[in-house]
Amino acid sequence: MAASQDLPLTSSHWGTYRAQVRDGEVENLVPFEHDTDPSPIGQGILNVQHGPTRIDTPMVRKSWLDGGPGCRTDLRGKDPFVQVSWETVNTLIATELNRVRNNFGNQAIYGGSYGWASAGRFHHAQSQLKRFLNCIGGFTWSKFTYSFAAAEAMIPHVLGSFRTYLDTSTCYDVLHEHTKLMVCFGGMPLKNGQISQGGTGCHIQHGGMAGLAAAGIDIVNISPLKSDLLDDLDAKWLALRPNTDVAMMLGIAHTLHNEGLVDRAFLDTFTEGYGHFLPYLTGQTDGIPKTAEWAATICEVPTTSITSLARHMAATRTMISVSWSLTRQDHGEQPFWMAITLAAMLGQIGLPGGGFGFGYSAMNYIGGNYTIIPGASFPQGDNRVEAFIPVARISDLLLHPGKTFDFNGQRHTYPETKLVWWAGGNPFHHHQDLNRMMQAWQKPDTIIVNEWCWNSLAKHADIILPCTTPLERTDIAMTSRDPYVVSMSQLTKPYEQARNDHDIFAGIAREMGVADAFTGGRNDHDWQRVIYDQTVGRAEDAGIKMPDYDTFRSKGWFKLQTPPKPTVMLEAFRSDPHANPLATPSGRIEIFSQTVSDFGYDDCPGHPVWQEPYEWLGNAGTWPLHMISNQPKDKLHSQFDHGQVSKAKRISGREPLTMHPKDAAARGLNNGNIVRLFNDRGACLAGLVIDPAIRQGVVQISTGAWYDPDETGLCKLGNPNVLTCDKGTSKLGQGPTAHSCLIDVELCVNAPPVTAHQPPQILQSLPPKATRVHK
Ligand SMILES: Nc1nc2c(c(=O)[nH]1)N[C@H]1C(S)=C(S)[C@@H](COP(=O)(O)OP(=O)(O)OC[C@H]3O[C@@H](n4cnc5c(=O)[nH]c(N)nc54)[C@H](O)[C@@H]3O)O[C@H]1N2
Ligand SMILES: Nc1nc2c(c(=O)[nH]1)N[C@H]1C(S)=C(S)[C@@H](COP(=O)(O)OP(=O)(O)OC[C@H]3O[C@@H](n4cnc5c(=O)[nH]c(N)nc54)[C@H](O)[C@@H]3O)O[C@H]1N2
Ligand SMILES: [Mo]
Repeated sequence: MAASQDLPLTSSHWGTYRAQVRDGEVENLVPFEHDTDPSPIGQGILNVQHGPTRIDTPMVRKSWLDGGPGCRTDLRGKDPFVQVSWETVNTLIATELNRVRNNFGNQAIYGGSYGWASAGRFHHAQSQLKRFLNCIGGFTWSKFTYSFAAAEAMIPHVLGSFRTYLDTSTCYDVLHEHTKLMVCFGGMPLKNGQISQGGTGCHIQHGGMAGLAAAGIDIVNISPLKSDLLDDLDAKWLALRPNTDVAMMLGIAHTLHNEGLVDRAFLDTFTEGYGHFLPYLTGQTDGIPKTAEWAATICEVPTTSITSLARHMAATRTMISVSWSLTRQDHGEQPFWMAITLAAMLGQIGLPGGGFGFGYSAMNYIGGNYTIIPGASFPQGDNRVEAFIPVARISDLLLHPGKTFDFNGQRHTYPETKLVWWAGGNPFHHHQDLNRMMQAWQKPDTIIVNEWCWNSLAKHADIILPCTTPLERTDIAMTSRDPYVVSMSQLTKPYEQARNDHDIFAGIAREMGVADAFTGGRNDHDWQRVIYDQTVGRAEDAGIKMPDYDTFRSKGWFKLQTPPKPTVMLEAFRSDPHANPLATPSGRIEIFSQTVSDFGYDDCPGHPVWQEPYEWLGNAGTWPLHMISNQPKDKLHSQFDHGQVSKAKRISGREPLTMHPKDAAARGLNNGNIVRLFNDRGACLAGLVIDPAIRQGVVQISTGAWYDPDETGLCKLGNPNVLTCDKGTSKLGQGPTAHSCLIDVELCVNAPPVTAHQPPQILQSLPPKATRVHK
């Protein structure tokens, strides 16, 4: 076997690996030698790269094939599939696309296709799909992300941009040197730091956190889960009620105001509208002073903890970290806005180690110190369709064509959808209230999916186009969020008839007479060279030196130089607000936004406010437990749920559910029990883990288990999105609100077996596939 450094490389959102390949098969993935804290998630693919969960040929749902578009859409997820050839499927799809666009217009095609797909600059499934659809006249698209849609709409009103400040969080080196107190709303979950979108070279979060401890920085974990901060950091744990962070921040702000600890000079110079916010804080406008006592009744953190935290924050260099999860709850616009307001009152924004940061360790890149590479990408072309949805409004789009919706100051209408195409995302993973989505899913005439494995999305499609995994293609991992650029080698040949997404679309484009427009006369290797060379040109203009393409390919990777000056968020603004104004109407931080106020939204007024979420422990009646469905430690979303790393974490074969000992005792439950989680919207099973390190009244179940419904809609494996509510954060952001969810839990007797990882019934019409030896 070759020395490790000579083995070919591949990259993923969770890390870079070298591959041991034998007889054309990937046997092992060895972490990249420069990754000082590799993630085990990478091993997840090894036992599922082949085998029964892999999709081997194009497939068509039987009723669709027999009866045409729209036939028995109620049988999606139940019908058997028929194997067809690429030639047949390309003709079927071309005919159907022409029917839809000629009769209903291109806006009847929904190509929003949200999701993470795989790392790799060229084989990015969404870019491939969107370019193809743009070549045939466009599609209804989606705006923003599930990660933090509420902030993507809100924060530009406050800071002028969201992404700019997300990408320039003050780096760990500066925190180590200057910060004295780190206050983390939603903690700093190391489990999430395993990931960065587009590829990860070296994991920095553990080292960054260890440095905080070594520097003796006080850390406060404000979260229902103790595990949101590493035990070795010895953080103080304030186990607030979920979704009450804004109330707690207001209590802190009121204490600062009451005790003369507010930095008025900072507010006067750098912010706009504190005068509108203050009467709300003091209760002048609504008769409710937002005192620490008031906050304590809502968040159930003791008043003294709130007041002493406020004094500590004012007395020392304080960094406020606000987890992205706080945007994925009802009124998810408010926590970031209020955290910025609180940081402004402390007056430390733009100083080294002070101010605020959006979610340290929400991903590996937050707190890094990187040269941001102006990377070129595969061009998607222009979309001639104007219709779009805020990304999490997918069920509304399908259920309510013609209905209007509010969004960020404007009113829009949902178009009618006839065809849905997903490539590189999984709505049966990411969307809320899956029983509602199942109703919506019956509406379109045709659902096409590019997938590599028989997950719930593939099982619920009409036409499935089998795609390759990154191990089966050459690519470049290159993202502005990681300093390593990695040459991804093709390690093994495509499985059975699987094709790269690009080749899938090129085949259909040929059938529709737009092959040249789609491919630009290039193959995948040509495109990768073009993308790389364009990046080298742009980098040169920005003073960044990169190796030429052939040198890069032969060495396999390179690392961009660390910038000489460490990143301090909003440093330039702080040093000269007139020369470096923010892109807001006032040029300053908008604690009050006239623009937002003028929208006239009852659920998002002109300054940050506490509003009760639609579901929280303060209104728990029938449903006494708040369910946190956070990101899984052992995988990325639903990817490799069927792989060995994820399966090893299962309890009694189900997704683990963490519950406080008192809540378990009250229900007569024991460790390892199979339990049923339920509310008005749905039910799923889970395997019980009793743990005192969770707030009483809160339960936690990670996302990611493949949706596995029985005939009643009960998910047998444990997908929490059968329980979550499908409501937008507010009229402003319309973001998803998975983290506002009440349920109850009971013992499950006679649990049905899990079938999530079994392929559907397949009627073979093609010659038997080549016999292959599975490991
Ligand atoms: N309850 C609850 N729900 C949530 C959240 C939560 O906190 N709680 N979080 C939300 C968040 S932040 C997010 S970002 C979403 C994530 O939701 P998604 O990004 O949709 O989840 P993934 O499982 O990553 O979906 C990626 C899909 O792409 C497929 N894929 C991988 N590589 C390729 C490829 O090369 N080509 C093609 N065609 N397909 C490929 C994978 O098999 C997988 O099915 O979930 C959201 N949902
Ligand atoms: N291993 C792994 N890492 C990932 C991902 C993955 O799937 N797997 N997904 C990636 C993606 S797409 C994203 S967007 C990021 C998301 O990053 P986050 O949004 O930070 O992810 P979560 O794990 O949902 O939430 C973090 C913690 O917030 C706490 N929390 C939830 N609600 C509240 C609340 O109301 N108040 C307070 N104070 N705390 C609360 C929960 O205890 C939870 O553990 O993670 C990324 N990292
Ligand atoms: Mo996300």
